[in-house]
Amino acid sequence: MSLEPPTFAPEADRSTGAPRVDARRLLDRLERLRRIGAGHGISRIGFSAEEQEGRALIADFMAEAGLRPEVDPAGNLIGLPPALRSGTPVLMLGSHIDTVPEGGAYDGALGVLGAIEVVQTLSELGLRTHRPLAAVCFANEEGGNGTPGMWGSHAVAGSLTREHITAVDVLGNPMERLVGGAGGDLGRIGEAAWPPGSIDAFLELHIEQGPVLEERGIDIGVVTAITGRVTADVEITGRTNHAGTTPMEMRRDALAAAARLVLAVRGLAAEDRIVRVATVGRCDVEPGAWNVVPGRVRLRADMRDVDPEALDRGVAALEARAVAVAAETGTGVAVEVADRVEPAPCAPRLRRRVRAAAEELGLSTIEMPSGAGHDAQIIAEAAPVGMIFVPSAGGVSHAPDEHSSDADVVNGADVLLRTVLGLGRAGAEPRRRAH
Ligand code: HGY
Ligand code: MN
Ligand code: MN
Repeated sequence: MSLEPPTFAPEADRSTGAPRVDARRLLDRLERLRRIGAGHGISRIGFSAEEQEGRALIADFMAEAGLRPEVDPAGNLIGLPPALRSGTPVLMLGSHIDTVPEGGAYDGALGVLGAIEVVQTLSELGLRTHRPLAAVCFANEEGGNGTPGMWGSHAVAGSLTREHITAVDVLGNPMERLVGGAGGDLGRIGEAAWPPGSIDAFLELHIEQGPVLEERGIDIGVVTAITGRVTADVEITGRTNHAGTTPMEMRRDALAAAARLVLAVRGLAAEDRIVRVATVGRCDVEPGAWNVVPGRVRLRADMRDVDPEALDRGVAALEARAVAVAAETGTGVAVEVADRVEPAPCAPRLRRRVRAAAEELGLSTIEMPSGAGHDAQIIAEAAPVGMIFVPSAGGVSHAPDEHSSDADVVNGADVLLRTVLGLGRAGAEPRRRAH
């Protein structure tokens, strides 16, 4: 790829019709990736052997698309144009292929395969874009191994914190080992950050993961903003004792206290409306035996809102509930924020291009915020970002029955393709060729 303007002309467009991705190839690759980590749902946890196997397949697809796959020091798999000159700004497309435990086949995978498909289609059609295209498969977006997640995109945006670097997974593996296993090098992590201006824009195609598009019968969601998220670890310390001999009034049952806190977290959204949604999705009980009063419980709470101040209020309210529950139950309760991802707007220019692309393809659109977190919101710290949503059947995601129809998958990739072309056309200025 070069910085030359697109080689297609409006005439060429008229004679060949709107360019389309190779639907069969895209769906075939999705199916091949789906088999990796498949069991009850898909488990391709970040930095696992399954994710590595998936990434090897993605690297092959990148090469088939004419890209040069490279692993950066953070363990991101990045497909670059072979002749890219250092310092040339790129249009970056991509997402992630890691999953939550027992997750689905589309979350992230669609954005990576869609990116590769767009690059390959453009190359086959001989269409050049204003900016060189890079296809990226970010490492460990989900944090399915207990680490904060969004690891790879934070590294690219240059926003990794001490908490990210010093995190350990649920098995106690430090990031150094995890990243090294993916072909990265924590000692050179700073080199994974892209210099300011080197990402011209970032586009992420993704499934909606919610019910809105399907319920309203809309083809494409034009994402306006991506929700913020704060996760907090709650540790409840009671007293381990015999379940048969300890009188009820003498117990300091950490799990009974945790149960109150689980409902309190839910109430922050469902009753008090402090944050949009609030969930406890993880609960570790010690010693975890049916005939022992639990002595220690660790919960992880997840609260989300597009308003950063709502997240602040959510954390403050959780801390207040923790103090109250500790007093009521005779336990000790400690709350610690584990990770925070700020809400991010999508760039108006990219939103307009996505909408125009969909409309040119005869697809219906609505503007909508994203309730899920995405690599795009981290890259938004470094570059303008845009997101394209396609419907999720039944609004189900992060679950084995996550599904989007073949038609929706292909529509999404076609919209990505056309958005990329639209950006090329809009920004391209005629250049004189060197003689
Ligand atoms: O949790 C999220 O929103 C994202 O899927 N990692
Ligand atoms: Mn996800
Ligand atoms: Mn995702």
